[in-house]
Amino acid sequence: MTIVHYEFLPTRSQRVRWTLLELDVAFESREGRELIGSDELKKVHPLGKLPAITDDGRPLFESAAICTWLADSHPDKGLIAPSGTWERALHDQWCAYIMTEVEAHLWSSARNTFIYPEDERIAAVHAQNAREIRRAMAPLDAHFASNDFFVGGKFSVADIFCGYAINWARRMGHLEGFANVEAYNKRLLDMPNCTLTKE
Ligand SMILES: N[C@@H](CCC(=O)N[C@@H](CS)C(=O)NCC(=O)O)C(=O)O
Repeated sequence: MTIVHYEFLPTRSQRVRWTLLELDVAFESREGRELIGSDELKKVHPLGKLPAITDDGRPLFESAAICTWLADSHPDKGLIAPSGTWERALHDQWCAYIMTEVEAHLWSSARNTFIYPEDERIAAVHAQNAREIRRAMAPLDAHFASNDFFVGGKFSVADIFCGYAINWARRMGHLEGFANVEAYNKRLLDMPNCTLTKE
């Protein structure tokens, strides 16, 4: 057993667990909310955040880096296009787009809903974030009008990574009016190894 996954499932850990299941890789799970901020987790993630892994004892954090590394290190599973290909450039494009144009705003709204102390929360961010998220959804809706998945016409780790944020956006009510993104989200939720929150 070389991979240890530090996880707590409602979190972005869903991405790493789904990637591991999809790759059919054995791993050890260290699970629990109490890991967040713990001395144990800070040895793997400098901020004590989830998800994080060790692979042969080497610490790795950030869900994008972890999922990409896991897919890259199991090339026989075909879950990611090789580095240097156009499909890989598209993988990088969509993951960066989702992180900066969608997830950053979801995270800002979450922080100002239940993470920051009540007297530090700023109500005005919610409408701003919703506007930015909907702006980012329009190109995705156009993409999914003629594509079933993000890259190369087939399911890949980009769908696991980006699908997590799209599912989060759905749960916050941001997919209304984007029928193609909603259909894509449903496609992911119906997949056998899917770890995303369904309700
Ligand atoms: N960009 C990071 C985000 C990590 C992150 O913020 N994780 C949350 C759970 S989803 C966490 O551990 N929060 C605790 C904190 O902010 O201290 C990733 O994608 O892995």
